[in-house]
Amino acid sequence: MGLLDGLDRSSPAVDDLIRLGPVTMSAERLRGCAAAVADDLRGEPVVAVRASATAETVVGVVGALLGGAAVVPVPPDSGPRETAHILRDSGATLLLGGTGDEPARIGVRRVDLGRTSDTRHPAPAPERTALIMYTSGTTGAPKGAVLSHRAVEAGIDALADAWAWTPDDLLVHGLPLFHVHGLVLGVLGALRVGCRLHHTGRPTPEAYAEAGGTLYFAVPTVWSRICAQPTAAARLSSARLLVSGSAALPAPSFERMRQLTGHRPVERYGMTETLITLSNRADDPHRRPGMVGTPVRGVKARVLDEDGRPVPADGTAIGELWVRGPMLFDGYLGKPDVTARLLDGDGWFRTGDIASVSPDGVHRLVGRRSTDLIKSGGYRIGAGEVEDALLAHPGVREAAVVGTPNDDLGQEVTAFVVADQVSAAELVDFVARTLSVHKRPRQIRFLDTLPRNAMGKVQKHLLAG
Ligand code: MLC
Ligand code: AMP
Repeated sequence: MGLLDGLDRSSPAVDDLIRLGPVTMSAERLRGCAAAVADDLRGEPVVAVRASATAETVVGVVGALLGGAAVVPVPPDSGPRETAHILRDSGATLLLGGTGDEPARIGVRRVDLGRTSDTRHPAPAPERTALIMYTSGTTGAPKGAVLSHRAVEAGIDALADAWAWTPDDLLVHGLPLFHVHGLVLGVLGALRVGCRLHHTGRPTPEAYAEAGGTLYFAVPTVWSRICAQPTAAARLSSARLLVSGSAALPAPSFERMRQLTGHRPVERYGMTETLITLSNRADDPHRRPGMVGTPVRGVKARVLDEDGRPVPADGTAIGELWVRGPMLFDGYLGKPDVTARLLDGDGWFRTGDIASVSPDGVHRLVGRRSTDLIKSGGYRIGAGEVEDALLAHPGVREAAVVGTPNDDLGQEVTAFVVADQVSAAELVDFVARTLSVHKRPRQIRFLDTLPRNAMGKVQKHLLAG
């Protein structure tokens, strides 16, 4: 049994198992193209894939997984500094689909959709690394979260259970293919379940309305944009399930979705490090706004106060959410100390999210412990990484980055800067040259000094307010 067994479960009569842009592929063609990629790997242990929203990315990822490699998705828009870090830190020796920014030591290969092979590659052992997903922490460069085949399989199977997800579904989304939401759930999920996938390229309301899916995935920003177009939203009423995640779905968006589509969205909660651990269920018609549901199959969750004691399950007391389950990562690549701080010896992971839990076990998320992790449009952005990028500019003396409220994106990246004779536009461009698009500050505010406490630490709460 392996992660991609669902490819064999899908009906051979289906000639459009996946649809991405102009390309459609049957399970047989996808398997053949991926097997050709796997044949060429010849034992390459870590393979990076430039994860644009294309069929080549799906074939590259599936091929590398079939070949037993650990797959490292690289955001297609990540700048030279970010790309170099991901490739170096992961130890990737091969990059499928070039970025133009790759260092000379790495081999670059194109994925050719015209090549197929009949080789049947044996499923890798469950403990083998399937994915190394780069994700931002509060400081420094992104860290590689190591996810095993077992974790990815358990994570998807638990969602299939919660959402009654079957080969009869047509999954529709237009999310990026280098994060858990779009890649693990949105591609590997469909392939493992054996259902059809239509990726819309961009997650526009029109494309979602046109696609006629049964199951839709989106981040809250996309759902609120869909609700702003009532005609498009109304066309989703024929779907079976609308799922929201990656950031908090505002209660007004939940209500608007209910009015326009007739569906109460299914909210679920997860992290790169843990995959999805809490979710509402398809068979529960009483889903409420702001509630991310109960632990999915195999997961235990606890909410602890500052002294490490469980808070009362009364729906109001809040504490930090810890989770444990078979879909958790193995740790951060090459960072045993950081891993040990967050993942204890009993397998409990400290999420950094603040939650309450109702008497019926339903969780509500109320925020994060640190203001240094920003969620903008569902993207996780580390304040420290953007600050480092700003500080590399010769005119910048100090920088503090915070998330400020934004109706469309949830939060937007706002930078407070002490600088000599540089314009906001110049700084935004400067960041854009090193980091991916969504990490650029939307706002730059110039200050004479940053507010600091007696210890010299920047008082970010005064800036974020
Ligand atoms: C962006 N733009 C800027 C800018 N930032 N322009 C100037 N200054 C800045 N600082 C530009 C963009 O490049 C774009 O240009 C235009 O402004 C609009 O950008 P936008 O408002 O960001 O919209 P859009 O590009 O449409 O993106 C919104 C979105 C995207 C929701 C589609 O944020 C997205 O795909 N989010 C999903 C993230 C995700 O998958 N997260 C999952 C993490 S996994 P142009 O020219 O392109 O129009 C996870 C686990 C879990 O969290 O639980 O799921
Ligand atoms: P990432 O690692 O990009 O997956 O981001 C994980 C973070 O996204 C979590 O720690 C949460 O802060 C946030 N998140 C994910 N799902 C939800 C949700 N349904 N509601 C609120 N926040 C969420």
